Amino acid sequence: MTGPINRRGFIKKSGLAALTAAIGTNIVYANHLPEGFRPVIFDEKNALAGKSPELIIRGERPWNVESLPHLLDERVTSAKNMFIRNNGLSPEKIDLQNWKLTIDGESVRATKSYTLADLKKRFKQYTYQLVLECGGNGRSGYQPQTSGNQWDQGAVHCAEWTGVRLKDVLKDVGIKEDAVYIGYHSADAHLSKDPAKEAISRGVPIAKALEDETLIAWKLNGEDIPAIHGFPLRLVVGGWPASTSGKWLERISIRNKVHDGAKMTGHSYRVPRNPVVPGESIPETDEFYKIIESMPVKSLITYPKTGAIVKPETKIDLRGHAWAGDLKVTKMEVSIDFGATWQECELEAPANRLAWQHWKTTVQLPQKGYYEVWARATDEKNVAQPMVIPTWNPGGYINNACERIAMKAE
Ligand SMILES: Nc1nc2c(c(=O)[nH]1)N[C@H]1C(S)=C(S)[C@@H](COP(=O)(O)O)O[C@H]1N2
Ligand SMILES: [Mo]
Repeated sequence: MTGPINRRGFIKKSGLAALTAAIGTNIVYANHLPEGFRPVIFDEKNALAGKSPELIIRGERPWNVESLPHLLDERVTSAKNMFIRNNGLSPEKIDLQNWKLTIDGESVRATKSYTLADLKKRFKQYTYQLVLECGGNGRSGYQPQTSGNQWDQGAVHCAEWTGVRLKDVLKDVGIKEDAVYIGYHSADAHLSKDPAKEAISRGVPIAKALEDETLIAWKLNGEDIPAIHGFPLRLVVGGWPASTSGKWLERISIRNKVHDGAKMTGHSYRVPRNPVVPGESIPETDEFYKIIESMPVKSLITYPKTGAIVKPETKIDLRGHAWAGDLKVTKMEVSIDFGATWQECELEAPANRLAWQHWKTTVQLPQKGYYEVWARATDEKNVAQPMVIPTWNPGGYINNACERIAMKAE
């Protein structure tokens, strides 16, 4: 983010008005603030973007920020608690008046563009809660370590998105029968700032693109999408790696082959077709790798926070969420005895398809001492989360091992 602070972290002489706006109030003794000092509130970019101060900075360039299970306790994740994953540099200026969404590619009848006003006026609007989980969420669990952000469990959110169905727009454009894939193109810049390169350009098969819940959205939780989450327009594809949900959306190409944009190939968002020995590298070709599609079954314990100190023999509330990519979660269980016995939890239906499901239960810790709560979700195909870290893969993706939290009774 640019704005009132220059690259060395100092306030620009011209920046006082912008600073005041960012803080939301005036700086009373601004004239005494020494050159080279910036308000402490801006020690982290998070404050500027209105993010919860507890979020963990995983990288400055690109800017990547992780949430925490207890911050994800809300039924619908608020913007301030959402993780941020950027592959490049977010756009500095948004020209709202001239912002267009263009639909092109080998498999459209004719290229067509829509202004934001066109989209809002011409198509029916829908609102869905959708789980977006980074394909690399949980990466820090893999040994040997793989490259990329060392996400723990917080690279997931389920917010409420409003927009139009991609399928309605594609119907208006007219797509050819040979369409197999879509690929998005966005306004963010490659880290090198080379305009010929894209930071990321991913997509999904046409069948996923045409699902009811696949949105071209301009609202998050009823407000404009925050700048860092894709303002003014975002493709939102629930249940699949969140890298398929293109922020700052400008163009969608309808492809007659698997989309081959940036981060669709190599080991980006792909896993070996057959298990590999941890640490082994294999040729990065389609023969050896497949694209990650629906995300695996997973859950979070969002309350209490790990490390909670409780009283023995009293009822303790536990709660969280569970999700399973394109599928429903059918069972949620917890264990307080390291997996020897499991107790079934109350599990709600999702608000809509591809939303996470809330679960809750109570446990009683029989005596003073240290405990762990383990949580395990099972999907409608009867596949459960593994207790141990799943098969290693070179990109460190789709670690859906059970979450564990610590509890002490005293
Ligand atoms: N244009 C664009 N879209 C993008 C990205 C990006 O770098 N540029 N990152 C993707 C990845 S890898 C993830 S996990 C999600 C993160 O969404 P969030 O930052 O809103 O949480 O956005 C996806 N969409
Ligand atoms: Mo991601």
